[in-house]
Amino acid sequence: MKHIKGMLLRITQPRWRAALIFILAAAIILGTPVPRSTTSTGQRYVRVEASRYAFTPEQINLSPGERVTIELVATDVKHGLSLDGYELDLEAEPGQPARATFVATQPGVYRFRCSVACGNLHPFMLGKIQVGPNLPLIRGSLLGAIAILIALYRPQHYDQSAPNGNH
Ligand SMILES: [Cu+2]
Repeated sequence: MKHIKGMLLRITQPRWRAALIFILAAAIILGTPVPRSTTSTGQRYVRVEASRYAFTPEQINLSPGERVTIELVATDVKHGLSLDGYELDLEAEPGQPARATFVATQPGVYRFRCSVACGNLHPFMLGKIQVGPNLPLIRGSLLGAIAILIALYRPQHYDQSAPNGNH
C-alpha cells in the first residue's frame, strides 16, 4: 500500500509527467496507421482502367522508393498512359492490357495523360501520381524532436532538494 502511494506521488512530479507525455506521444505517433500497406517485397500492383475520357483511379499514391507495376486496361477504344518525369508509356487495346514496372524514386506529383488520340476530349484525359511523403522518416523525426524537447524540459517550480512527503 505504501509502495503504491509512493509511485502515485512520483507520477505527479513534473519529471515523471514529462516521461508519461513522451510515452503517450510516442504511442500516438507509432499507432497512427500507414494509409497504404506495401507487400513485404515492396512491390505494388495498380490496375488503371482507361475509358473515354478518364482514368480510374485518377490519382495513385505511392511511397518514395516503391516499385510499382501499372496495368493499363482499355475498356472501350485504344488508350495510352504516358507518365511525366518517367520513361513510362503504355498503349492498350480493348482486351489487351499493357503493363510496365517502375520505381517511384523522387517525391512529388507527376501527371499522366492519354497518349493515344481517342476522341474529342482526349486532351483532357489526365491523372496524377503522388509520390511521398515518406511516413516512416517523418515518424522517426517527430519522435526524435519530442525526445529532445523532453530532455530540455526543466520545470520552473520543481524543487529537487525537497524530500518526498515533507512539504
Ligand atoms: Cu484516351
